[in-house]
Amino acid sequence: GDDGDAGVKVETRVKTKRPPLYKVLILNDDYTPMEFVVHVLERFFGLSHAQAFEIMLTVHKKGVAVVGVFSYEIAETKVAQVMEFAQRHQHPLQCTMEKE
Ligand code: TYC
Repeated sequence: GDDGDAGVKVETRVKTKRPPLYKVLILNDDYTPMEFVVHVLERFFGLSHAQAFEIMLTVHKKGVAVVGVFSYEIAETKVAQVMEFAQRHQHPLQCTMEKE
């Protein structure tokens, strides 16, 4: 432009890109006991009993809720832990992740 730079690049942006974050979601179903979901949220997401109960009820009423936001690797681990724990107890509870 007409700013005396004669078309020469005068600025270089050095980009420090944050890694993408992933939401971990818990899905409702008709069979998993409410207390089991509360236990899962306490055990794997470090939530207090009150917070866990609140999120469980949100999922029960609305179908889905975000239970936390993590790096890809941590989100992947949480999902695997929840899915394995639910399967081991023969509950159909579903846990997934999606890019924020
Ligand atoms: N809907 C289940 C019931 O009535 C409870 C439930 C809540 C299941 C949250 C899954 O992610 C869930 N027993």
